[in-house]
Amino acid sequence: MLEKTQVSGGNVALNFASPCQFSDRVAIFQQHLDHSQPTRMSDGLQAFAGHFQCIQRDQIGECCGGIAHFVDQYIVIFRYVNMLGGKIDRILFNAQSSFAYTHPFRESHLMNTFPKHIFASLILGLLLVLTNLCQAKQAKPNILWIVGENLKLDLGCYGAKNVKTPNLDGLAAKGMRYNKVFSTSPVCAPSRSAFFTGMYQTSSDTHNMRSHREDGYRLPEGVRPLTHRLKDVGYHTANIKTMDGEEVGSGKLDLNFVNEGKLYDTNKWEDLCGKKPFFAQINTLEAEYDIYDRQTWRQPRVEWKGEKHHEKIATPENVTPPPYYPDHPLVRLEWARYLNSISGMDKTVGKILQRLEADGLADDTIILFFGDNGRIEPRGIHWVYDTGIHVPMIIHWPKNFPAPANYRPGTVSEEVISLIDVTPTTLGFAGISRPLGMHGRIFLGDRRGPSRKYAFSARDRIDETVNRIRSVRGARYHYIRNYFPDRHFTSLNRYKEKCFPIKPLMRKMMKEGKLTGPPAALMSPTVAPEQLFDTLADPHEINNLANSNKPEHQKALLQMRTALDVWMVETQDQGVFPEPDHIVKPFEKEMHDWFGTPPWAKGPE
Ligand SMILES: [Ca+2]
Repeated sequence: MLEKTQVSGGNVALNFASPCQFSDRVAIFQQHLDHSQPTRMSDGLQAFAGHFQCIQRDQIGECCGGIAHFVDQYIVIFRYVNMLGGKIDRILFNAQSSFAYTHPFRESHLMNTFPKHIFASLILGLLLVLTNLCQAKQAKPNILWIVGENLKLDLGCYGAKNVKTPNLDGLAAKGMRYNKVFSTSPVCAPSRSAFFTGMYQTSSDTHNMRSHREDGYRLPEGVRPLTHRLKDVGYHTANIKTMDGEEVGSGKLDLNFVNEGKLYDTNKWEDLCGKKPFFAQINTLEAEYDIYDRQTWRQPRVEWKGEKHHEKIATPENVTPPPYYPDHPLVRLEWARYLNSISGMDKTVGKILQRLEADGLADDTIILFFGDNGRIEPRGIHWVYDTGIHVPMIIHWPKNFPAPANYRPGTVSEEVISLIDVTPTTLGFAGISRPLGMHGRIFLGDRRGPSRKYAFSARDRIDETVNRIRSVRGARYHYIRNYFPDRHFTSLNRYKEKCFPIKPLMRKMMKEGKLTGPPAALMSPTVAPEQLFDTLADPHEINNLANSNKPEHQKALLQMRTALDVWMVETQDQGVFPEPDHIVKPFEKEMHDWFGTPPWAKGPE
């Protein structure tokens, strides 16, 4: 592939017999960059660590001050760091028939630092040519959000059993895995409304499920969808549903605002080809019940999305449902179905990652995987226990861009993170300063905000079910305030009653006197106004410590109670204003028409 190399008088020329493929280039470059600690100077390639960046020809003037000799459509810029303490950071390649290196300032330093033969051998190792538009050079990284639907830390890399998640496990192994990430809401629309704008849903008045769809509501002044901010700096945006016609994402928006104009440029992966840079979001289909035909009431049992294709890794026999459910075959069956949904989701993630590689985009694309809210189980989604708000997050940084100082591949972060932090962090990836006044902090980037002690979450009306609950989650303790202690797990919610067979089962067993212990406690029609859980000692959050006499519990309670009060004032929690009846009432009929009404409950008037 490389025909000859010439080094003379500080000018270097390479002649290529034929263009190499993108994958060759990556392989060659990676091979050398992995040796970041030089041991033998005779191998000049080992003296370097860093990254390279590809940019389009029309950007070169800005980056390199108008260096001439462009023959090919693209040029490639290598940036690297001299591990010997030099300042070398740039070599220019003209990528096709000849190579021109003309950078006097660098040249003198380069040649003084390295013997020429070492420099030549370095060049030999770094040859490359770009072959198509999908592989064009770019100045900013692509950003891919893979947003998992309704899951807790139920991936193999988090230690979950009876799931098969090799793709996400692999991503975590070479990226960073976050252990303490919490959604701002235990249900889709308010959570997504928050992390898509960078404002708590309780501040922007988007905290009630599926609100503001028909009332002309606009986001508060200065608050904008994430994708609009990214477009400002040249990002093409996508909410991907298909890759070459194959369904990989739901394409759902589920935002509690609808009047902000177009939010994405496309929903097809192919449309991103040649668009540099891009922000793509893929909302996974799993884990969710298959409810979107709005005819769910007709179904005897509601299937999980994609269930027919899910490998049966988990079985009723091998799963261990949490102790607040009765050990019953139906509970075990439903638990296995959930876990198999997660394994099914991972397969789709695998397709996405493979496609990134195949299109030559992997090394230019930051990947964030996270859950939009917690686990889809009866006491999970809708509730601010950890099961409803504790979500997985994995971030993988691409080779072609300098990683932030606090990005440590292969490690696990224990810092408390809220999904509201994902918004300014993502903007930071795109080179956008955190907008002043935006909620959330940058947790990964060179302008990290101060650590957060607590992640705040809120639950308000969901479907026809009115409630108001607030949650403060620290590294260990979890404080919950229930504004309606007379409403809890047993409250009527038609979606839950129809889709989650565990709930009617428990109702029946309770009536028959067959429940004791935590399952019986869960079926109590009331809940304590305040709950405090030690998530270390009590990961299932069944022992309320709010009335504990232990000084450490009292201290945690006082601190977190106060933190919540301050947060509610500072963020102007709109939950103090109940929705009027004319807004709430229609949801009863809508939910009845969608899911039906259980015999014990009253139908809509
Ligand atoms: Ca969700």
